[in-house]
Amino acid sequence: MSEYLVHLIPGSPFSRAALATLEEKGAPYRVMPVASGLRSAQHLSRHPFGRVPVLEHGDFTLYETQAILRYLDRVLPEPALTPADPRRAARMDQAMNVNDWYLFHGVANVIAFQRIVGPRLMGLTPDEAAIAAAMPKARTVFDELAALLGEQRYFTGDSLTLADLLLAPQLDFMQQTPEWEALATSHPNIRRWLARMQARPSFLATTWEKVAAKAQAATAAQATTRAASG
Ligand SMILES: N[C@@H](CCC(=O)N[C@@H](CS)C(=O)NCC(=O)O)C(=O)O
Repeated sequence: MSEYLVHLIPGSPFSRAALATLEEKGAPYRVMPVASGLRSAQHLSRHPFGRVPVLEHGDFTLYETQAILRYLDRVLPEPALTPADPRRAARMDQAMNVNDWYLFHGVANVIAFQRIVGPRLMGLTPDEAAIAAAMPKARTVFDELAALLGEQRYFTGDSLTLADLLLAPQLDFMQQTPEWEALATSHPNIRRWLARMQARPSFLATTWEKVAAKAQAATAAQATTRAASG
C-alpha cells in the first residue's frame, strides 16, 4: 500500500482534518509543507485554486478536504467514519457543508484569520470592523451547530464521524479568539463536544506545533536528500 502524503501549511484547520482522519485510521503518513508558496506553479499544478490540503496516495492526487476525508474513509475502512444509517449519513453530510459554506466562509476565515493567522503569520493587526461584521453570521452558525449536535456525543450520534473531524479544527481555532465566549457561552453542548474532540489522540497528535515540527523535519530531510544527490 502506498504511503499517504499531505501537502499543507502548518496550522491550517482543513489540513488538520485530513491528518486527524489519518490518525483515527492508524495510517502512517507524511506531511510536506508548501514551501514554494500557495500560488507557485509547483503548488498550482497540484491544486489549481492554490489551497491546502492536497493528498498524494501513490499516483493519485486529490484536493478538497471533504473529498480527501471520504476517500480515506473508503480506502481505510476501519474504523468506519461514515454512519451506515442513511439519515445519520445525511446529517453528517449536512454538518460538513455547514462547516464549508457557513462556518468557514464569512466566519472562521474572517474571525480566526483576523485574530490568529494574520497576526501570527503575517504580522497583521486585526480588522475589528471585519470581525464585528462577521458576528451575526457566526451566531447563526453556532446556534445551528448546537441544534444539530443536541445532546449527542458526536454530530450524528454516539460515534465519531467525518463531520466531527472536519468541524473540530475550525472550532478549535475559533476557541482561541476572544469572540468564542460570546459565541459559545449559551452552547455548553458545543463546549463539551470540543473538549471531547481535543482530548482524542488524533487531535493531540495534530496540533499546530506538532505539525510544524513534522513539516520542519520533512523540509530538512528533503534538503539532505537534494544535497546528497548533488
Ligand atoms: N475548499 C477547500 C478549502 C481549503 C482552504 O481554504 N484551505 C485554507 C487553509 S485552512 C487555504 O488554503 N487558504 C489559503 C488561501 O486562502 O489563500 C477544502 O475543502 O480543502
